[in-house]
Amino acid sequence: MSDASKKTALITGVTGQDGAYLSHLLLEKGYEVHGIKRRSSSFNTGRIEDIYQDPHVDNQNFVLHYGDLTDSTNLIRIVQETRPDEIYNLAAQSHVAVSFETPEYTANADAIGTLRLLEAIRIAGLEKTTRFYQASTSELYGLVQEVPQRETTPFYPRSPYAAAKLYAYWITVNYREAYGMHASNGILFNHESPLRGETFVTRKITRAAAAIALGRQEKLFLGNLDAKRDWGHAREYVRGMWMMVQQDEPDDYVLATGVTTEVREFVRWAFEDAGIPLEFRGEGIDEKGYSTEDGRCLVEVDPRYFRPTEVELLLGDPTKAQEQLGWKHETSPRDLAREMVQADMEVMKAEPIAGFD
Ligand code: NDP
Ligand code: GDR
Repeated sequence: MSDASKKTALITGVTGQDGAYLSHLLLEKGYEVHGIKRRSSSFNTGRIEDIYQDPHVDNQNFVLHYGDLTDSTNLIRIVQETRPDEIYNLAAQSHVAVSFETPEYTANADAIGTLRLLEAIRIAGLEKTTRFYQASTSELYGLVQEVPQRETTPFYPRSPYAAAKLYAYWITVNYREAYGMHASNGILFNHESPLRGETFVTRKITRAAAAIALGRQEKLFLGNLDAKRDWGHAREYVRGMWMMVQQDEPDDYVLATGVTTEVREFVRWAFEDAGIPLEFRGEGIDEKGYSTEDGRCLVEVDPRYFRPTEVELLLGDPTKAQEQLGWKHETSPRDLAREMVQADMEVMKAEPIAGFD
């Protein structure tokens, strides 16, 4: 039975990187947390194993529901049953490169999925009481219009993912204005952690650096090394999400570090942390990627990872979040790389894992 004095939150995408950190944060704050997870043929709850609760115990405060953002009736039922004080919409097909391969599905889950959830709130009659957070993204800025990017910078999406998230951003603003909902967009710049999905570039690099250092992998293949990203720590960014939802008035905020780094530089840091200093050798046909002093090429550019349209430079200006929410990042990109490499070294030593695409 649920305790009426406790706040209740519903998190979509609870099994993802941010879902795991946000669940931890809300449980620490005394919330009853409900999460929507997808049915999968293999376990997809690895990131939330430590907070999983047996459904047979009394006073359960972390409850998982099967669901999917492409299934309206499922969302309506879960919102009606849980009647949450706060909903965090973190679920998405979140991989930009994959969105070029699955554009229709990405639009269905990321754009229309957001609409389905907002409608579920209205159908349950909760539009004046339930607060809503939408996981918007710096990918909305796409082709550079202004640097650094802030809340007023024009959007120019460069992928099916970003175009879907553009719809989600504006439908969230529209429901706020049309129905007076407490609905906010967090325009979050890239945030990473040891829980980051293995095919995003930082984690792909830190896992490979650890695997190469331990003699379990020979080489790392990457795409565009020139891209620049503003990388922060996911644990700090989910705190910013929660802060937005606690404000008296809903609004849209950028969360970023204000520091940008080339993918190339992140590679150098990660291999340095793994104990393998590398020299960059250029990206020509014969001299691609990075090598060790003795000439072993450990990192090679593979055009298969280039995107049809790329976002070259992201650098955020988090002044509004700093001034209005009192939010500030703590971890530098350099320290983030170190933490991720250390964590991957430990994971690899504990158990060998295959697959580094
Ligand atoms: P992840 O890819 O780690 O997690 C995505 C989550 O969404 C997973 O739980 C996944 O389930 C779930 N999911 C995917 N499709 C569906 C669907 N159709 N129905 C229900 N659930 C689904 O992403 P992050 O945690 O990194 O990001 C969280 C959100 O923030 C995403 O919306 C992302 O687009 C956005 N974002 C992320 C940024 C970042 O740098 N991390 C920056 C800005 C925005 P499963 O585990 O089964 O795959
Ligand atoms: P991004 O993250 O597209 O910014 O989206 P990702 O880590 O995938 O790419 C960052 C940059 O690195 C370049 N890159 C590679 N990327 C991948 N994945 N694999 C490679 O081998 C590789 N080589 C170079 C990319 O071209 C890109 O420029 C992330 C996701 O979390 C989104 O959901 C989120 O909205 C944005 O961050 C903000």
